[in-house]
Amino acid sequence: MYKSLETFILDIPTIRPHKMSVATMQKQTLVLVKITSAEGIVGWGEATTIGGLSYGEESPESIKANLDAYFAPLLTNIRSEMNIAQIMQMLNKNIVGNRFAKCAVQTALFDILGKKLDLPISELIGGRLRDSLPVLWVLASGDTQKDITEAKKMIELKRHNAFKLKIGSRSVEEDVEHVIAIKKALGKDASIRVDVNRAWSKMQCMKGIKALQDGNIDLIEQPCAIDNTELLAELTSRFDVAIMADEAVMYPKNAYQLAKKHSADVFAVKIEQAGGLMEACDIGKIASLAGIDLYGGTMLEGAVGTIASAHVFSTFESLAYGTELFAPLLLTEEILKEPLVYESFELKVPKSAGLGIALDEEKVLALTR
Ligand code: MUC
Ligand code: MG
Repeated sequence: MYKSLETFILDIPTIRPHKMSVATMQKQTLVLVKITSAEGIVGWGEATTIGGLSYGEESPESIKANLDAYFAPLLTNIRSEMNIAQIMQMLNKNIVGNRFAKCAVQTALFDILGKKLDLPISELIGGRLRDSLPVLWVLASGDTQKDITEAKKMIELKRHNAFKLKIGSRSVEEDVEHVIAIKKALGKDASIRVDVNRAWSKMQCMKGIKALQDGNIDLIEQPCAIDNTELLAELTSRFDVAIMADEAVMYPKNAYQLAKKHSADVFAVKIEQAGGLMEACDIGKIASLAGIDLYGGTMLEGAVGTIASAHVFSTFESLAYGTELFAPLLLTEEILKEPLVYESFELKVPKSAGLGIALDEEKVLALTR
């Protein structure tokens, strides 16, 4: 059924340093997967992480090694007709964990199926409810004035009018001052949210969230440690400002456990954290059934992972906090023949078959490590 699975690691410089509490990125390392079917149809997937091993448990190098040594033989040795659900079941029986790699493989299989049936992926996973998605921009230069200038330019260009600020590496007081200065400079037309990337202790959470709530900040993302879901639930019930779980939301079972205790007001859904497009849809369903709002998250993937995510988020009934599918714009190199379309504060979800994008394979090879 499948002739080959190939993997590529690409190092692409960012347009400016991207400072987070877990790492400062000067470049992003994309892991791309190319699967070729027996009939010669090519599908692409992506398994990108952030800051080597500083954000998640899979590194670009370990993802590539596991795809080459374990996933590729399982896939190319399939002898009978199997659908994507059956292939994922077979992979899950043979391979524990490795959700990022599984997501990349599942994305490429859907890209092939879509091209075969001449349907966009959004239609194969349930059907899209929207053709474009609101996209925020992340301010993470580390400098208040630079962030304000950057945000004003984005508003003027009609590219973004919601901003997420990466905080947690300075003191709570300094971070709050930085956020409130940006909120004041941009006024009430811009939505300002913060991502603490799990940096705060309980006392820092109490102090920081209170001050940010008083400053009319719209949302606090992953303020405390991943496994401290009790504290996350306590913060959710204590404060009026929306509390979002990001790193804490992984696969569907764990999303269900968070939802049962209403541990957050909002879930950030990430296709790679979920382990695939179907699993990300499951998390979306669990959240909406539990009355938890949705946000379309990113692992700062390039065009392939970004568009795969866009197909998933286009099927969500409600997407109260929009998405952060901006990362291709943070990179200095284009790997598509035609770039993604960002206009009027939104990203267009392609309508053509599969992912609906065409990779510039010469460029991919030129950027490959
Ligand atoms: C995260 O934790 O949200 C998403 C946007 C960004 O700047 O970092 C990522 C990860
Ligand atoms: Mg986050």
